[in-house]
Amino acid sequence: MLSVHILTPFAKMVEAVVDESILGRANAKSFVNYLIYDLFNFADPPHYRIDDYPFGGGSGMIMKPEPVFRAYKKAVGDQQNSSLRVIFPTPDGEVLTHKKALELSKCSELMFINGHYKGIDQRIRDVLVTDEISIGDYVLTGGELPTLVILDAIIRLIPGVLNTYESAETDSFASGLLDGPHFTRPEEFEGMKVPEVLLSGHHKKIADWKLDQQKEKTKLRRTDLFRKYLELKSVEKENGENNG
Ligand code: 6GU
Repeated sequence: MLSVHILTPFAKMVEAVVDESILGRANAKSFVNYLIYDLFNFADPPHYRIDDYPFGGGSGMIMKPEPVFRAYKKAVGDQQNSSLRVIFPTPDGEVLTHKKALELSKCSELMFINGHYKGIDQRIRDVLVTDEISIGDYVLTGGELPTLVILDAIIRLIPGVLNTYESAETDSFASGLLDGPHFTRPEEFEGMKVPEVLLSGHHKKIADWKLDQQKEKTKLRRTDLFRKYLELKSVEKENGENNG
């Protein structure tokens, strides 16, 4: 069972999403347990502020260290798990990949610290955070949506969370290639026909066609990925491996 601690000023927003769909089902099926901490509950009376002005000036407010450190202590309790990964979603982090999501899906305990305002006090990052992750080269207003994106990418890779129809094994990126086109009934829709080969029942031909489609799309859309794929294939060939 994976425990996921989420420290956030917007607890309701996070709760609403982890209750639904695959994230919710993963919890119902006991693959994962979400523990959500509202940072305002760890702020000091009488004003319960979690942010303050930046030292040295500048625009925007900075999240104070005390509420985050207190929530962290509450979350980890007495028994410190040395394998705990503490993720801080931030646009200046390493960009999330399938490989990173797979690595994190094998952990037993994760924590997400959601920043808001202009940033968070650097001491939180220096002392508590183990992984700084970005979800792409653009800026969002807070860490909640990135946390949920990263979490979705991780949870669906835990064996058993997806059923065989939803299987993650054929995802884009799992094989190093983008996913190819899919078709369902009817065979002909408004004059558009499903490719003949898919109706042939010839398993080898179908597999070859699907792989060709994936390669074509990857070559066109993501030359960076395609080059990596070809390198990997040539290494496999040298090692005498044969898996498509
Ligand atoms: Cl992880 N956080 C925020 N606030 N903006 C982002 C991001 C993360 N990744 C891309 N943009």
